[in-house]
Amino acid sequence: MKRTLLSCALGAFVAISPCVRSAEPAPDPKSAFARPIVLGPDDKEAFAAPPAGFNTTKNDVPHGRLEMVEYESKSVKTKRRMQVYTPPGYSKETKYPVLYLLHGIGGDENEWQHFAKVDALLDNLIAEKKAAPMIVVMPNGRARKNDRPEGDIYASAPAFADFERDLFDDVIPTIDSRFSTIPDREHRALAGLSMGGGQTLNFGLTHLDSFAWIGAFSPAPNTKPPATLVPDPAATGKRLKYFLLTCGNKDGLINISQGMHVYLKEKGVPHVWHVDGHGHDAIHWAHSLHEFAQRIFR
Ligand code: FER
Repeated sequence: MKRTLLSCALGAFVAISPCVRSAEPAPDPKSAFARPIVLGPDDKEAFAAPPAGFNTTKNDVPHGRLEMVEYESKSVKTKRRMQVYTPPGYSKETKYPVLYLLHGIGGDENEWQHFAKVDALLDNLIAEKKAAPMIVVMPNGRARKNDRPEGDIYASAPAFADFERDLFDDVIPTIDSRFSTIPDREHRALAGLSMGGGQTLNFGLTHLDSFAWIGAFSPAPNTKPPATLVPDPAATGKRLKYFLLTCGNKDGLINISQGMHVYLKEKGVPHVWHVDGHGHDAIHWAHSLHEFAQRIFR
């Protein structure tokens, strides 16, 4: 006991890891995927899978533009990059809503494009008038100087929490100053996959002054407890215009989104809970984005 107290005191002094964990090895973050999957009665599809070709580039539809935008981040104190999609016919004469789309723990600003062909997916929906013309911003959610997904990718989890400052202080102001946007909550959506799904819930539900549309796809264990994120369910329910929560029924992280769904349902917060037959994979995320993009800004 004495030794524990001493090491705790020393731990506090030299700021090593918390004393409560000193006797045990840190849990392997990947073990979160190995949890047994127990499905509940609500865990079923809420929408159909998209038609074939939903995200293939078509020659007979107008194409938007993808560009890499560099910005100075005050919080990370470095230059950072984000992919920005502008819709077909983008013009400074028109003002557009903006979807901020966040990647997973193994990805960066290119991951969404790689997983879902975001430009083709949006071009096709906009051509069919199934989605509002919108700007889609894919920033890098790992807010640290080396923001490449290198080495032990799980060690970068704290940088995903730090992204909150970069998002609100740098990413959104940069987009609103350089692009023709409607800079208010009703014209701003936040969505993400896995770590980005957790970030979406953590940042979106606590900043309803900034976002009215939220989509969390297979949110990861970085998700804060539902009662922390939604302490006043009536207020949250009133302010959100659309809230999509999805997961695959073969995804070992499903307990995170199930916990969120059960809480939201119990507290009467309107949301769409969609569970399909996929795992923690790109098809699930592309399908979820295809649904989300059709429901927002309209
Ligand atoms: C974890 C398991 C998975 C975790 C994060 C993830 C922070 C993220 C996965 C992804 O983004 O695909 O234990 O802890």
